[in-house]
Order: sequence, then C-alpha cells, then structure tokens
Amino acid sequence: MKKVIILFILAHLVLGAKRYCIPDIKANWFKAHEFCTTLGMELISIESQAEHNALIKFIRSTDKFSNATRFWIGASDLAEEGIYTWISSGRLVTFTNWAANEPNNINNTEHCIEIIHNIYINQVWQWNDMECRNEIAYFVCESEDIQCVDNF
Ligand SMILES: [Ca+2]
Ligand SMILES: [Ca+2]
Repeated sequence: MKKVIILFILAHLVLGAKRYCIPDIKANWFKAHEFCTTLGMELISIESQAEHNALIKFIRSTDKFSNATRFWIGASDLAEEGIYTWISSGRLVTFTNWAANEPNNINNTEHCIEIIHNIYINQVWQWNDMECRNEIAYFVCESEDIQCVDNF
C-alpha cells in the first residue's frame, strides 16, 4: 500500500520544519483530506502571507503542477456556515486571501476552500469557496514538527 502511494508523489518540498507534498491526483475535498491522512500528513493550512508565498513558489517550481490552477486547502465552513476552520487543527481561519466576491457560497453549497490561479483575470493566487464533492482540483498535504516554533 505504501509503495503505491509514494509513486503518486511528484512534488515534494521541505521548508524549515514544514513539509509539503502534492499528490498527482485530483480528488474531492474529503478524499483529499483522507489521502493526506493516509500519508501521515494533513491537508495544508495556510496561516500567514509567508506560508502562502512559499506554497505558490513551490507550485511554480514544479514541472508537473506549474500550470495547474486549482488546489484544495484544508479550510472549510462545513461545521457552521460562514465560519471557516482548519481541519488539521480546528483553529479559526484568521489569515485569508479571498478572490474578489468570494466566498459567495453559491446555492448554499460551497463549503470547502481552494486556491485558484485565474490566468485570465490576474496572475495572483487567491481563495475561493467551492462545492466539497467537486473533483477538479489537486490538493496539498503538509506535515510539521510541532515542537518547532519557527517554521520559516
Ligand atoms: Ca459555505
Ligand atoms: Ca465560491
């Protein structure tokens, strides 16, 4: 089982105590979370501009994912509409990077967060709330040494 999973990992980065992996599969948000957990990791939480910048730099540096435009991150408002928390820690989302007019919770069905790169509107990566069962995004797993205070 583990050997199979390792073959999926095309992108891998170690940043200080933080380790990022992008599996080469698209999945819905729940399966993404499950997959990260299977690796002993978590769906990524992005809790500062520095971490956001590091992630984008990492994505751009990979051959496989440099042209990808959507990745799940580990935030949702599944528990309470409009209240976003990180699945890895349960903590409230404080740093945010919403795209214009997001989160819009279309049809009251969008509860999971993705980072999107809209190359037609701008060149920046921003957040969007999307329907959790949508399977059109890659996802980023992370792990960290919880004894380390300075991650970057
Ligand atoms: Ca929502
Ligand atoms: Ca949305």
